[in-house]
Amino acid sequence: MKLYGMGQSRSFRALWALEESGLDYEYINTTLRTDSSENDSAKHPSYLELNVQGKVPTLVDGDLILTESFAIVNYIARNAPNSGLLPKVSTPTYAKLDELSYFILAELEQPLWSKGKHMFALPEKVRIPAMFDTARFEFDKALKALDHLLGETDSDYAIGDSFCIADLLLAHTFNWAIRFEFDVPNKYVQLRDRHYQRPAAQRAMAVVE
Ligand SMILES: N[C@@H](CCC(=O)N[C@@H](CS)C(=O)NCC(=O)O)C(=O)O
Repeated sequence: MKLYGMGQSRSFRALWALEESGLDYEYINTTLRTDSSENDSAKHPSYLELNVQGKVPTLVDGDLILTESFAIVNYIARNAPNSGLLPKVSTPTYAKLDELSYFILAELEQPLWSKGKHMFALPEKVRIPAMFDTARFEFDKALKALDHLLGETDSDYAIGDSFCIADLLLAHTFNWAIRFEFDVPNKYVQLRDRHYQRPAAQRAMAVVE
């Protein structure tokens, strides 16, 4: 498998999952916001053939090309059934895993991306600095919903009593929130710290540093 990625962006989710999985992979460092003529640019014509939006991550496995981080994480997990990335749980618990994962993508990460877009990703003329306050407001709202979804538990993990893809997504998304200077409650800073101490996360960090 070949993974195209950049630093601690959403591609880090896939890189970390690959390290958890034990599968063989090649990591190809890709640059964002560079001239499209640069060979490693995500806007280079050859990369756009893989990922029409010129974004990371992209996973290539034979004829299969995937360009959504969570689809890639799921694909890696399904290819590594003994990794524990997908928990062995009942169908209703699986539904809770799906619910939490889609919540993270659709609600929790959106204010982070809104801030990113209006800070650096969008063309300058369409950036709106007032969006930073809106993003903070929406993030706080999503945090309350997350508290409710996770419920009161003594477990270190989101689903059951072991690490799975939901923990990886949560930890990456809170790391992103911390890097983008959102107010992250201490328990979620601790969650990030705990999961980022995993050997696989540390190895993935070493790849991007
Ligand atoms: N929904 C996609 C989003 C991918 C995405 O927006 N990636 C960002 C980095 S985190 C990117 O490549 N941005 C470059 C750009 O917007 O031009 C996913 O989860 O993979």
